Amino acid sequence: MTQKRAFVTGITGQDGYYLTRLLLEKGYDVRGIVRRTSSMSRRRIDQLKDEMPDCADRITMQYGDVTDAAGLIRIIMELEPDEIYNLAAQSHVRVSFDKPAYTQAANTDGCLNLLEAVRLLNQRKPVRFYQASTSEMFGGLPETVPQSEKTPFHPRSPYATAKVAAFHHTMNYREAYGLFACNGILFNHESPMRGENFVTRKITLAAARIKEGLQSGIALGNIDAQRDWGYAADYVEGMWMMLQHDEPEDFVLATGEAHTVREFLQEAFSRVGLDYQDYLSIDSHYFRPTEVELLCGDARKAREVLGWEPKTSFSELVQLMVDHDCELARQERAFHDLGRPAQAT
Ligand code: NAP
Ligand code: F7E
Repeated sequence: MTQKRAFVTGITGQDGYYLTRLLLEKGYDVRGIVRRTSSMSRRRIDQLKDEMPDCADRITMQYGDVTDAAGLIRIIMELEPDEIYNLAAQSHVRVSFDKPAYTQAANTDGCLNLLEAVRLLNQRKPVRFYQASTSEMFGGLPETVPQSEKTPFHPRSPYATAKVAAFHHTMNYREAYGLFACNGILFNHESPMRGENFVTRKITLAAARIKEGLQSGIALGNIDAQRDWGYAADYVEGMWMMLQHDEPEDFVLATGEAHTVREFLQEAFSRVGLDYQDYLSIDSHYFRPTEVELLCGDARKAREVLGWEPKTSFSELVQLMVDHDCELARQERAFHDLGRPAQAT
């Protein structure tokens, strides 16, 4: 049997790392696009190649951008992938208020560009498409909790409005052209690969660096916001399961448990034996013009139809992130002690 080919946008991001790892383990060839940037953004994928040297020749990368429709069509028609995972996005909610037009270009038009390419390829051979939709589309109003596939959308940021439009494009291409196109509506998922300016990673890095004497405090915004935090490695398995299902459908992936940012802080700092209250300051810079107060998902459909379940608890997630960042902080400390410049994390 010939090996399955997957095309992954957003391969250099957190989910790109875990999904590529899973696809390689399952025997796929994986092609990803990477944006041209002045400094290299392939850190996570380079690490994956080091971790899986026997599979490294099954990952290929080429320059590309989801806003470049013609480029995507060229790549997809040449590659003829069996599965396409659209993970590419300007994924930071706070930043989307500063860059609304770019956020829409990447998060909505990028999805539409891919759907057009999928529509073309599908005339030649069957192809399956995954769109990275998000719990942010629900808006987190308390009366909607827990949020499921049936909950109405109430987007509260340019990020969320752009993702709602992409959600509807995906659904419409499925209905209009019979494409195998699915929306995964994923609640927050985190890991040691999480970007440093999302709140969980900002906290675990701070706890670890404060412990090592490399940082004196942490400034945050709204610490009363509540999120349903899971582990990214568990969630990419759900993405893959959606594309193996008989029918193209939309699925919520969530743990069903909500915690405040304050609880995350408490858990992370106590893991390193510190009291977060001694180091925390509140900075209005990190507040958003409209906040999503409470996200807590109902993933019953994914459990019953796909057999998907999160395997990692909130405490386990915090621990594995803190322990990873403690190791990084110890290395950084060792470099300092040697009188060398600190290594970027
Ligand atoms: P991430 O770490 O921020 O990764 C985003 C990826 O998209 C990066 O590889 C980035 O490339 C790439 N990208 C951005 N703009 C692009 C463009 N114009 N063309 C091509 N690539 C572009 O995000 P993540 O946490 O892995 O999330 C993956 C996807 O799931 C995103 O669509 C996000 O919106 C969605 N999502 C995430 C969560 C979550 O909790 N993590 C929950 C629900 C949905 P660079 O490396 O060059 O920046
Ligand atoms: O914020 C609050 C902030 O930026 C979580 C993305 O992956 O998940 C993510 O979006 C909460 C918010 O994630 C700081 O106001 C307080 O209430 O880590 P975050 P997010 O906005 O939930 C969804 C599902 C996605 O789809 C997105 O792509 O934490 N908060 N103080 C802060 N947040 C940040 N970033 N930094 C702070 O200093």
